Amino acid sequence: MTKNKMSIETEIVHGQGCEYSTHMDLVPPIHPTSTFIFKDADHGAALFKGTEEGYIYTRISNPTINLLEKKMALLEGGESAAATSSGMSAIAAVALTLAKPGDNFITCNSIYGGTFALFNKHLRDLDIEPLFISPPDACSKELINDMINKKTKFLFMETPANPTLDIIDIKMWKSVARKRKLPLIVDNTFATPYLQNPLSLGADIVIHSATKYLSGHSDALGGIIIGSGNMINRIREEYIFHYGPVISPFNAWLILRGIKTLALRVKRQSDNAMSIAQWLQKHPAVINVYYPGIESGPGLRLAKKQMRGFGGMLSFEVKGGVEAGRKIMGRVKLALLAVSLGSCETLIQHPASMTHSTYTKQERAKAGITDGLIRLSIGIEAAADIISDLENVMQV
Ligand code: LCS
Repeated sequence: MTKNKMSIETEIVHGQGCEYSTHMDLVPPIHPTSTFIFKDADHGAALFKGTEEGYIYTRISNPTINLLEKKMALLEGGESAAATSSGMSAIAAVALTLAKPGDNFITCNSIYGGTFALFNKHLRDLDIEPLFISPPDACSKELINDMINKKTKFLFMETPANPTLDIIDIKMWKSVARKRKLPLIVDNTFATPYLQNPLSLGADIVIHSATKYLSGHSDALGGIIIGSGNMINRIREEYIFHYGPVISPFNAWLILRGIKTLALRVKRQSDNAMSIAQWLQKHPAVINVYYPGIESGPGLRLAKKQMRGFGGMLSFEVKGGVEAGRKIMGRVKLALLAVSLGSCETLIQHPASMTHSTYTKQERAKAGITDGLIRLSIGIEAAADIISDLENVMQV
């Protein structure tokens, strides 16, 4: 391989992929060991002291996990990465490294329901206050700047956001964060590194739930944090090493395998989602479609600026509210009624009663999550079959 920067599709397949074993396996082996043997007592002591490099114990590092970390650092354009047991533990690790009791941070209202619960309940219990900003206000530099005070320790966003698909301006938020010398964290789970690289737009830390598009097959949980070498070391030392939210080498290996087809899957999921969004827009039973790529959509201009495509997630509202939505979810045959996202299969779910049931009705209203909203994670099936599945159950 030459050292020239290659296209993202090629990096996804080849980048950082090979540390050939003595058997020259094309696919890296799994190292399911919890601990590593020292050559002698001096060697063990030197590894602990950091004067020699090598493996000590899998909570600290492991060759399979390292391969996933290197791959994701490369794909996101970061110096370093740390893999964790889930997306939630990645978010907790970052938040609890950067903020301590008495501090606060800025975040949007529309975020994954588990992240909302972590912020609004558990971090509050630790006297770390989330300052929520509503979707329209998240477009105002002045309003964000006014929310920041001496206790603010970071800014956090999801873009596209779960489940409203809001597109938030990474460069604009960074311009505010930079002036106040605060790190900007972007949860890039919905976009994936194939469609968006927040670090190149100014973000300081990128987080993924690797459970979703990176794994791609709904067969492993994992999380990943990407950023500067100093920041990742700090998160490891202040949180991961001792709270211990470590990914299993088996899951790291499955996610590495999943990543190889990331570009193919996300391209097809994005193409399918665009076709389905356009079909839904024309359907007489549909009130609203939330997809960054639709003409007339509020996020289109910004999505074109900061993304390379619009992704495989979309939400929509039907006439008849929750009851009509429940009927659709109960009757579809191809789309599977399940939470999570980024699978090969199309998944359908109801945010208000499922992924975002951690919000009160009022909190959901502030985030723009209506009771009738249905979310689709579009799969890699034929778009026509997904449309016909919806058509069969969406009579006016
Ligand atoms: N960030 C985003 C944007 C997510 O959508 C999720 C999970 C997480 C972080 C947490 O990742 P995990 O710990 O599950 O790996 N989102 C889910 C969803 O929408 N349905 O089920 C899980």
